[in-house]
Amino acid sequence: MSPDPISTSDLLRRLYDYTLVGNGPEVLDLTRQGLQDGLGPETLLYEALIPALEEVGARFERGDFFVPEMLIAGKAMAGALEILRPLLAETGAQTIGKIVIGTVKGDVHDIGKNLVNIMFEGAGFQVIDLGVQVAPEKFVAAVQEHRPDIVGFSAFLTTTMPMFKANINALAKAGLRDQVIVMVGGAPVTQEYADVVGADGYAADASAAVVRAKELLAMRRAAALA
Ligand code: B1M
Repeated sequence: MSPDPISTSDLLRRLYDYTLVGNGPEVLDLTRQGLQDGLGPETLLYEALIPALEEVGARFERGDFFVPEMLIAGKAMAGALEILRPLLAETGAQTIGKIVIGTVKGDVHDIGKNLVNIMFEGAGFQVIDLGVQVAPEKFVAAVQEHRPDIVGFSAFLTTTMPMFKANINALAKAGLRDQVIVMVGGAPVTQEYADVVGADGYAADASAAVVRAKELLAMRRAAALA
């Protein structure tokens, strides 16, 4: 017997609730069901999954949730993201640039970075993802090897944000700073902080990151032609 149909608002509320408590199988089922019912991947993402993780963070801050709860909620979200990935990245765009990206040393958060990757892929960028806990030397080696247009640093903790500066210094020391656009982002990062560390670009979310990357790339290409 097929399950009773549920309304869109009910589905989004359930998806939010199950993500909040980290019920992976239900999150996967509801994500699939939402898509089947004709909901767009962005709706599922921005109206249920991301708000649920924001609430997880708020509960953690209040001391109502602890690391294990954060972990299982994060895993549930990551599972849904795998289903949404091909749909979010589905544009058929040609390669318009190359980005090397990673979460900085000391930081294991990767859901936000992975979402940024998906949006970049969808916009036609080639994405080289170095993963999490990426040390400055590894970023330098990747820039030397892949010669990207952009190198992106994600940091999700106030304690790991200073790694932006360490990474930029390492690029400068290797004589690479002027050859690559540096973009930074992550939950606690601001435009002001990006300016202070000397990054070229900052964005608050994955969609804005792609828009900013395209602007910076166009500016750099125009400057090279001038
Ligand atoms: Co942690 N955690 N966590 N955590 N965690 C946060 C980040 C926190 C804000 C929670 C809170 O207190 N409210 C807090 C940081 C506080 C601070 O420093 N200001 C925190 C803490 C304290 C910690 C630990 C220290 C907890 C502990 O052990 N006591 C620990 C640190 C571990 C470490 O890294 N060394 C820790 C651990 C974890 C888990 C492993 C359990 C898990 C991570 C799972 C994973 O990522 N695989 C986890 C989770 C799930 C979270 C929250 C709840 C959710 C993060 C998330 O995925 N958000 C988070 C609370 C929150 O963010 N509200 C929290 C959804 C995601 C789509 O958004 O990450 O902001 P976001 O990404 C956005 C933008 O930032 C932007 O685009 C993304 C997509 O739109 N963006 C870029 C990201 N990178 C970009 C790069 C760009 C441009 C834009 O250009 C290159």
